[in-house]
Amino acid sequence: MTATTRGAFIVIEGLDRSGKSTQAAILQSRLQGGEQSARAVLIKFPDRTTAIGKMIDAYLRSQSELDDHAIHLLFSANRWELASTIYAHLAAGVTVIADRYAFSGIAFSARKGLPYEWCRAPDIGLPAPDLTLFLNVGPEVARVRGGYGEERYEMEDVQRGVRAVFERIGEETKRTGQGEWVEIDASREKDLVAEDIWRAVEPLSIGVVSSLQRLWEK
Ligand code: Z5A
Ligand code: MG
Repeated sequence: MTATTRGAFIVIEGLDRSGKSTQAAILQSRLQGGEQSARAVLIKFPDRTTAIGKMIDAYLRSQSELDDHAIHLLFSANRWELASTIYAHLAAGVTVIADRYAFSGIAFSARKGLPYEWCRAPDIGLPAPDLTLFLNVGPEVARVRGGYGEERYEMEDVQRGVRAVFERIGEETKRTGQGEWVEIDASREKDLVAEDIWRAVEPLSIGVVSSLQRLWEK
């Protein structure tokens, strides 16, 4: 992609029940309500509607069993299914918001003991976010929020391990400078969290001039 103005690629990551989906929806409507109206799309990973997404959904709801490597590759394949859609939106000047992305993929699989570099490999070359917002909440906050504990992985020891891997990814992203990684205190009420998110996103809302990078490519 050449260095003309394009849409920004914004990823919302975070721990379970940190409010990612809530904030992604608020952000999308705020972007659409601005002068550049209807210029933001929201994509959720996993996208449970595709053929691969249906396999992931069955696994998450414990209706099927899969080898840890196999489910990791399915999550990654689910992102590659949507990569060309992401590129097309960005090239058309549309802001893309992703609710979870490759960082969740690494965090959940590395927590199980799969090697970190192995977990990263299948996502190398995906569109790289311009900005990743990491929503941080303690387990005591997540526990009392709606729906917690219904699916596989929604246990506190899992979440502690996942948090440690996310911290590593955040440090690496900041060190390498590939996109921005901003941590948000998501234990506060929705409007306050949304304001912090908007502060980080607003400069990108009019588009981005630099060309889009590919994730973890030199
Ligand atoms: N996974 C993986 O292993 N590998 C991968 O590559 C990917 C994912 C992409 C399903 O993800 C699982 O897939 C997930 C990671 C794994 N496993 N776990 N655990 P998912 O994204 O489909 O999960 P989800 O069902 O959307 O849950 P979530 O993402 O953890 O929730 P959230 O989006 O962060 O929170 P929310 O739905 O916006 O809010 C949760 C509740 O809290 C809801 O009742 C809200 O009204 C309430 N809420 C939200 N914000 C607030 C504030 N600020 N105050 C009070 N209450 C609030
Ligand atoms: Mg969610």
